[in-house]
Amino acid sequence: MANFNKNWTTDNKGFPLNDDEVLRYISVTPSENQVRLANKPFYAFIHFGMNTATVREWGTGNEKATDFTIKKIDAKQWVSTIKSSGATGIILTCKHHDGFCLWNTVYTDFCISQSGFDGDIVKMVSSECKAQGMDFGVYLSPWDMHEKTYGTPEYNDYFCNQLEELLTNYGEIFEVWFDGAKGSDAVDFEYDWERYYETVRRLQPKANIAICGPDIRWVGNEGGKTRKSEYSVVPAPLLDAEKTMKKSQHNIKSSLQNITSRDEDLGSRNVLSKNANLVWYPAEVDVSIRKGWFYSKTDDSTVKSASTLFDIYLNSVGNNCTLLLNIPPTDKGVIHSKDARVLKALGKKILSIYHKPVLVEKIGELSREKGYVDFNFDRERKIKYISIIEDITKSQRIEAFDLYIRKKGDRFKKVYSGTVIGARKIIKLTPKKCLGMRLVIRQSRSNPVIKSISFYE
Ligand code: FUL
Repeated sequence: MANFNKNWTTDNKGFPLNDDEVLRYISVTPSENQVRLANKPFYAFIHFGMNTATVREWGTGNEKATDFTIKKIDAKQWVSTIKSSGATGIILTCKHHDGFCLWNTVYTDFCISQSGFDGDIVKMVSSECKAQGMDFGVYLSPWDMHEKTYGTPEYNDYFCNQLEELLTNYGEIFEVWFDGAKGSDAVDFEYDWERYYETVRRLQPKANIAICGPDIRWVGNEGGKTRKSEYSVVPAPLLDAEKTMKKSQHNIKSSLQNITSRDEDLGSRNVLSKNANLVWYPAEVDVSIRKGWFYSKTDDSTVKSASTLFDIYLNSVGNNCTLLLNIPPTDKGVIHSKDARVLKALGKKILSIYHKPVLVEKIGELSREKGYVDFNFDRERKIKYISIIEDITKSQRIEAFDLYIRKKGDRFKKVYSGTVIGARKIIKLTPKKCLGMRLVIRQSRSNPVIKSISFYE
C-alpha cells in the first residue's frame, strides 16, 4: 500500500525542512539572464571554419588565410535547417583554436577577408538568424595557436578587441562561449577573465557567459550524458573548474581542484554544507550530431538518429540542463542532407510531446497542510510524458518526489520516483491507462514552489 502520509510536510526524509542552512541554499537564485535561457533551453552550435577546409578537428597554427578554400555558404539553409529541429538559437565558432576569424576583423590578417571568400560569415549567419527569428551567439576560443602575441599581456588586448568587434557589430548576442581547451604544448598563460567578462557585460548585458564563465557550467562530458540529480545551486569554486586546468579533448584528466565539473554529486546538502560560497550555475549539455565537432566526410556514417537525439533532448532539457547541439556544415557550405533529415525528424518528435496537453496546471507554493497534489483527467487517459517546472526564481527546492497513477476505484500505483526537478523535468512513462495522477513530494528544501505541471499522451 502506498504510504502518502510520509511526505515532505511530515518527515522530509529526515532532513531539516527549514533551518538556517536550508535558507542559505534556497537564497541562491538565478539572474534574469539565466532565467531567460532556462525558458529557451535548446539551441545549436555551428562548428565551421579553417578546420572545415583542411578537414581537421584542431588546426596547427601554421595555416594561411588562403587555406580556407571554401567559396560560398548557404546561411539561409543553415538557419532554416536548424530551426526545423526546434532549436531557438545558434552559437557560431567565430574563431576556433587555430585562430582563423570568420569575420572581417581589423586586428589580424588571418581572417575571412584575406581568404578569397566574398563576405563576412559572422554577418551572414547573424543576419539570417535575425531574419528567421533565431537567437545568435558567439564562440571565441581564448587559446589561439596562430596569433603571435599569444602568451603575452598584449594578447588580452587582442582578445578584448576582437570581443568588442563581435559584440558590437552583429546585433544582440544571447550567449558567449569561452572554451577552456588548450593543447598540452601551449605556453602557460593566464587569461584576463575578469576583463573578458566586463567586456561582455558592458556590450551585451543580456548575454550569458558559458563554460569558462559565470553563468552556465559545462555538464562535464561531450556525450550527451547528465546526472541522476542535476543541481543548479553548487559550490562557487566550480566557476573556475574549466579555466584553471590545462585540458583538451585528448587530455581530460583534471587533478587541480577538489571539485570538478565531472563529479557526480555537485549540489547535494552534503556537498553544499562543506562550502561557504554557493552560486546558481546550471549545466549545459554540448554534444555533436556527428562524431566530430567539424565536418568530415568520413563522419557521414556517424550522424546520430532522430531517436538518439530525442533521448538526449529528454535527458538534458528534461533534466534541468540546456542543450547545445552541434551541427557542422560541410566544405560545400551547407548542412549535409543526412543531418538535415534527422534535424527535421527531431523537431517533429519534440513537437509531438508538447502539441496537445491533456492537462496543464499552475501550482505555486505548496502548503504544509497536504503533502501531495492530485490531478484529475477528463476521462481515462494514457499518459506518456509529464513535464514539471519548478519556479526557479525561488531556487531549486525539490529533492525527491514520486508519481502515482490513479485507476478506477481510487487505486494508486507508483509509476515513477525522481530526485531533483529545477528548470524542467520531463518524465517519460510507458503509457498506462489512468483517470488521474498524484504527485508526492518526499523531500524538499523548504516548501516546494512548482510553476506548472503538464501531462501529455
Ligand atoms: C572543445 C574543443 O577543443 C573542441 O574542438 C570543440 O570546440 C568543443 C566544443 O570544445 O573544448
